[in-house]
Amino acid sequence: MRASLRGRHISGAEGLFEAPEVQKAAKRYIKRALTHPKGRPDEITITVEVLKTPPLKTASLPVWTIRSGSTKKARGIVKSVLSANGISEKAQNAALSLLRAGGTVRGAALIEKTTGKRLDKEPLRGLRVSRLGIQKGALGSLSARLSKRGINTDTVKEAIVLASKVASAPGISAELCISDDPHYTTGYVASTEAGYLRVPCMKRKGSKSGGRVFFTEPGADVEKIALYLEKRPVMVGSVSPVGGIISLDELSHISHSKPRGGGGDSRKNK
Ligand code: WAQ
Ligand code: MG
Repeated sequence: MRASLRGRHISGAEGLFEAPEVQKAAKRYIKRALTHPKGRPDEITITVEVLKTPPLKTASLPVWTIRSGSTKKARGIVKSVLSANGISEKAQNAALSLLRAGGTVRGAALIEKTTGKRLDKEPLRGLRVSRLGIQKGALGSLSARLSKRGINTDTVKEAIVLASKVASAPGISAELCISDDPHYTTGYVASTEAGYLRVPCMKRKGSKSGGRVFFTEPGADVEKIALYLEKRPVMVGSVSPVGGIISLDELSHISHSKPRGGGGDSRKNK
């Protein structure tokens, strides 16, 4: 689904559904476009297509919320998680300044993790992750786990599904995301190793900044990454644990003392 007002992007969303679910899903997408906080669109496009290849299965990333308290602390948290994932200072700064500018890329920017160089070819478009979804049973168990933590919203679920597909992509090392919604100030940093780490206070309330950055391994094949993220159908088929609010110190303690479990076995579909 794509919705716009006088040519300005309002809302976009995608999913994979069993045939009998398609009508209901389309209805939900239209409702969502018509009730979007960014305004009432004057154009909504719904595209429905049959998959030509069966979807790959992946597990959702394990979820944690990192206690932050201020935008300064949030940035510090993001930087230490990215550093732990081998993202250079240069690449971190390139990403943070792109996201701070906000609203300039419709999709995600690809940034090389050592040089900090932007690799995707169309600066305003970026890369649009598509053909992703979650199986009905997995959605039920993800919703239940998120509910226990008080965060069972479409925004959170869709971001987890997207981040899980991105983390499963060949050549991607980590992701950084800040919502472009002025009132949604929680962002996340994600990778196969770190999981999906929600970080509150990523920006000040009312700020229009936001966007997504995918950090690539050095020498990664950009075409191959784009093909995987934009075209390859991937579905979350199993769900990893959803943790509560924790400090980064406490988290590193947990992840060092015991291996992460809960259905994360088939996560890397490389
Ligand atoms: N592919 C690539 N980039 C995308 C896509 C996509 N399918 N959808 C959105 N983006 C980019 C685009 O630049 C947007 O401006 C930016 O991401 C943010 O999109 O755990 O709501 O839909 O509490 O505003 C994250 C935290 C919320 C959720 C993310 O993103 C949580 C969010 P938004
Ligand atoms: Mg948004």
